[in-house]
Amino acid sequence: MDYTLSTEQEILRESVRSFAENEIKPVAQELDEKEEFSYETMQKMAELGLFGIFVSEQYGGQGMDYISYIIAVEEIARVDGSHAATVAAENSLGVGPLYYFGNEEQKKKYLPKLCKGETLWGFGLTEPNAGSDASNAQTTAVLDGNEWVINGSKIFITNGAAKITAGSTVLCRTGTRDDGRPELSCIIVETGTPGYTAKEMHGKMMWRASNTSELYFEDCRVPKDNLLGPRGDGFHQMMQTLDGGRLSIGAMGLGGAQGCLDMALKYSNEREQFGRPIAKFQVNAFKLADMAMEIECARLLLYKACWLRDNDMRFSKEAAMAKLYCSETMYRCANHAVQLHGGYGLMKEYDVERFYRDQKLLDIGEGTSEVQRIVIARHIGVL
Ligand code: COS
Repeated sequence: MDYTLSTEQEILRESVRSFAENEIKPVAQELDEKEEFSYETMQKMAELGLFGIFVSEQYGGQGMDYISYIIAVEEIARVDGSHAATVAAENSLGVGPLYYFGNEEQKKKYLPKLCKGETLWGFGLTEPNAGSDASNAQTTAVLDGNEWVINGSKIFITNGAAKITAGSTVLCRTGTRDDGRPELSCIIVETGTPGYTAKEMHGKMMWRASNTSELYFEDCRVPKDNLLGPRGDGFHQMMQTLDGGRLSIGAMGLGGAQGCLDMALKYSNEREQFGRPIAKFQVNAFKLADMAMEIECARLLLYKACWLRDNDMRFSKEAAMAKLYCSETMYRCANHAVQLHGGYGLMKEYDVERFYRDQKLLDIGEGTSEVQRIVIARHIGVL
């Protein structure tokens, strides 16, 4: 069994870590405070090649493996959740469905600009009444001649309404299957299509510098050819996309937990109470030891799931486990890290305060922790 990363993966980690430290860390707190998406750091992340990492060079991607992508997300998340969210959502959920299910024409049309970071793309799955129960989507698409007519709405869509968002992949009811269940299909809707509006959502507790939106469709007409893959395959496509997406949320949990440990180590070695650094009190040393151990477990679980994916093996169960465990690891690490910072950990001038808030999304986005447990329980045959 070989646990070593390749030289390319090590170099990638070093370059993303140094970029995150130098370009993102200095602005992260202010952007969070202002609830502002930064087109400047977006541009810099694009220049570093953080979009389309696993897409083949033929479509403008970097042609790297999934583990490389996960390492990149992990390193950004070690410094800031919002920027990691922009990268993760763009790669897994924006680029993913077009790359894996699009036809040649669709791939050539959209992927090169997405991989250059010139455009962003939304993943239109969640609706006001279809969250965990994702297959209960109410948005409809009716074929009228050579056009789909779409009506409905989507909510909580990352990267869905930025100035550079070029469109979204939208899950719609397109009919009824033979077994009586709704036929669900994915349809591409470009920004600027009449009847399609994307609106930014504000007032978030976490990931405040990422773009979150609501999408509205009112008699929105798109060409019949905007169907992504075969009609009726939409839910499978979305679920398959989420399997990969869950690995990137796992990377956010892992990177965020590592960031919490790094901050906690620094602070508790510097901060003195009762005449010695607080890290030297066993009660605190044990917290730090637990954090280090859990992060190691989380990394092994996540990288193993990525290895399965990179080797074309089934990984749905492992993706659910990695997403769940990494999220909960960050939950415990953020809690310990704030505790170790004492009163300062409650103040916005300390990054750990933001990490504590940002963590919560990981228990909810791309399938709640409860949904991950359902997926795992089904895989082991108990549900
Ligand atoms: N990959 C491909 N297909 C999958 C799949 C996967 N990982 N998981 C399920 N499917 C397929 C099933 O095979 C089934 O196919 P058929 O209808 O052809 O038989 C179909 O999808 C429905 O599966 P299932 O019956 O298991 O769906 P449920 O309605 O019971 O839902 C859960 C299952 C709860 C796991 C699913 O709805 C889910 O993941 N919900 C959370 C959604 C989510 O993560 N949203 C966050 C979006 S933020 S970007």
